[in-house]
Amino acid sequence: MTSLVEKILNGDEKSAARLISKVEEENSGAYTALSRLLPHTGKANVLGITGPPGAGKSTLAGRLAVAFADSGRNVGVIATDPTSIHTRGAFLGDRLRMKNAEKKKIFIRSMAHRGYPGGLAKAAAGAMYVLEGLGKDVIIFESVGAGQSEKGLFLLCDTIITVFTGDYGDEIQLLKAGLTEIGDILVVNKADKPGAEEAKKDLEAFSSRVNTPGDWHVPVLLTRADSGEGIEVLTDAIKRHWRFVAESGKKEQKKKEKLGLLFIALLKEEFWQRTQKRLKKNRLFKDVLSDVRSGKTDPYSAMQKVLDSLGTTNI
Ligand SMILES: Nc1nc2c(ncn2[C@@H]2O[C@H](COP(=O)(O)OP(=O)(O)OP(=O)(O)O)[C@@H](O)[C@H]2O)c(=O)[nH]1
Ligand SMILES: [Mg+2]
Repeated sequence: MTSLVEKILNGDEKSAARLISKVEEENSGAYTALSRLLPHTGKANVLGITGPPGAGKSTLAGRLAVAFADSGRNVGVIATDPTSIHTRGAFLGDRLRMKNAEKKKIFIRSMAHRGYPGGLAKAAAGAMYVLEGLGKDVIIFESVGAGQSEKGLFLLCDTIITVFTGDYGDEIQLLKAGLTEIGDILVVNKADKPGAEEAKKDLEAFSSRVNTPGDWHVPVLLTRADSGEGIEVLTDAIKRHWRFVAESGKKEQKKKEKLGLLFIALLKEEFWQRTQKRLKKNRLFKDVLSDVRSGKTDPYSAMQKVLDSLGTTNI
């Protein structure tokens, strides 16, 4: 692991990919490597792109990755996908949408939504630290905005872009989706399609209500990710938000919060995994579980009994 960490710090992408795989497998050596990488992290600008399926998140992520790389930044992309089949860190769909970024040799890593015992956010946090260790100073996360795992994931980001399209419907639907609240920048992509202007107006009406004086003003922007229209305005807004986050002291505050949350997530998972191992060998647990299933014992009393037997009631 020592040489792997050194190689990553020297910019070796193959080693980075290997460590991310170990993080995904929850290999305990990976945790040691991550703790060695941590002192080299915390400076990158982390961007999250979320929004409903098919809104153009991957295409937009690819465009932004290229735009930042062209301006001299060292960019890495982490895409999380709820549906695709995961094959060695690559999804066909992501590759297809981020062709230009791939051509520029931008590091792109895909992670499946399912299959992380400790949760996607924890695996993604590990991947983020690996990319930072690698020297990436702009990290772009793409993810569908739904579910608990997303919330954890977006805690990692300095800036969140929520992507909509015109056919997403009226304001009520936007509110229902709960996506508008988490965006620092709202984007209506597919500006070439009908309804885009109306969606922009609806979103502006929404964002003017949630804006508080002195705080960040949430911009609503129109883009065409397929042709690249509107990308420059979007990158300007992103850079403005990064400055805002840095100047308001929120970046430092968030960094501390992130570490605290990660620590709790790690502990929770380790506790549970170790407890599960103990429970597998615990005769009483099996008996109590079957009693609960057959209705002989209620789940509350059963929990107390098992905790007593493990000696963990007073933790
Ligand atoms: N007409 C039009 N099509 C676009 C635009 N941007 C992206 N697309 C197309 O929309 C489709 C979906 O784009 P993706 O980038 O894969 O969307 P996504 O949000 O990443 O999709 P998921 O990851 O599957 O949720 C693709 O066929 C893109 O080529 C745009 O501005 N206009
Ligand atoms: Mg996508």
